[in-house]
Amino acid sequence: MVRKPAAKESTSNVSRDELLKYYRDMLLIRRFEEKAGQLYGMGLIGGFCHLYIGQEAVVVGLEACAKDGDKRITSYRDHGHMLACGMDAKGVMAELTGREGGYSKGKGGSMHMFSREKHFYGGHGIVAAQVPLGAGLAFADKYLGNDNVTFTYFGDGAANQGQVYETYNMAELWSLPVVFVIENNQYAMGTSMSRSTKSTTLYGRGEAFGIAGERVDGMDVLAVKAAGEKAVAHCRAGKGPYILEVMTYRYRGHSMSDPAKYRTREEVQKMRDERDAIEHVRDLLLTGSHASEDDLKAIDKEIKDIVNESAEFAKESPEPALDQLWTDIYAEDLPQGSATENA
Ligand SMILES: Cc1ncc(C[n+]2csc(CCOP(=O)(O)OP(=O)(O)O)c2C)c(N)n1
Ligand SMILES: [Mg+2]
Repeated sequence: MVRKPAAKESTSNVSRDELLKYYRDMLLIRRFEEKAGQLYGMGLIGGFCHLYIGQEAVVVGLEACAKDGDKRITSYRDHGHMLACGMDAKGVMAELTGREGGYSKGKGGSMHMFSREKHFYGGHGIVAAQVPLGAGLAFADKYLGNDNVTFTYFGDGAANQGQVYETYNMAELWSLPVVFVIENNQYAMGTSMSRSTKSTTLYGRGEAFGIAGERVDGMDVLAVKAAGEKAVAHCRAGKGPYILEVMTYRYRGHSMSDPAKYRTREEVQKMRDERDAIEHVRDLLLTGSHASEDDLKAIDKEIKDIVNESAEFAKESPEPALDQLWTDIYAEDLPQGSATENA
């Protein structure tokens, strides 16, 4: 499928400022991830590192539906989620490189970062483990009687884990305000959807539990936002959980070592050429005369600077001292009152 000219698409429901924000936010994730890939290649990042390149519209579209107090939790493919909810690129990059200035003081790495301030609850390396945790966060909000929503992200592979369905059952039974976001990038490591399930949709599995849901084009940030608004309104109105199966695609390997034998180069290139989410918004901005090439160049430069500064910060930040090896592990290390503080 060849990209349709953006001029035919209506942007009447979206303001120039919104489009520019989506462009900027998606570009920040892309450039940040490219830089992380480079630093990994230079040996400055070690261990696991899963890049989000290609999937940017999912998290940017959904963050556009969030209000202060809403929570988010995801898997190990988490850098984009952190940047999109407003966490500082410097702190994220420093954590990737295992430095003191990182969100987990350099002791968590790519998969284990948290921000109480931004209500970001990780970063989880165990496939699907974040799903019941996300329902737990939503339970806390329901218990406290506010209208906050928890975005619980997981992959198509994770959707085959049993704990997802135990969670669905309880989330619907207790009408928990949780949006289950299945980021269906069509592969779980090297296993394609067609090799792991006969189900034609993943959102449809919610029906057995009475949970409403839908499938969304995850390469179109405006479509993601529209579906997200519906899901969030459902949750805030006290109607219980909602499932969004967001169809997306990862351009890079599963993690930094990936033999890439499970799909063709042509398949990846086709998605990049015809469905890229950033190019889509770029087209909308240009053809709708919302921005000029020069405006977009200025944004590109601004993003490049933020990313370069984050890499410089990460390189200059020291590694954690050896006497920090046993700190930040047990609850007694938390500041006074934290243990009882509301999520
Ligand atoms: C319980 C568990 N089983 C297996 C693994 C190894 N593993 C890591 S990622 C992954 C694939 C998950 O794919 P998906 O949920 O589609 O997410 P994606 O990587 O595509 O974002 C597997 C099997 C793990 N980390 N945890
Ligand atoms: Mg997947």
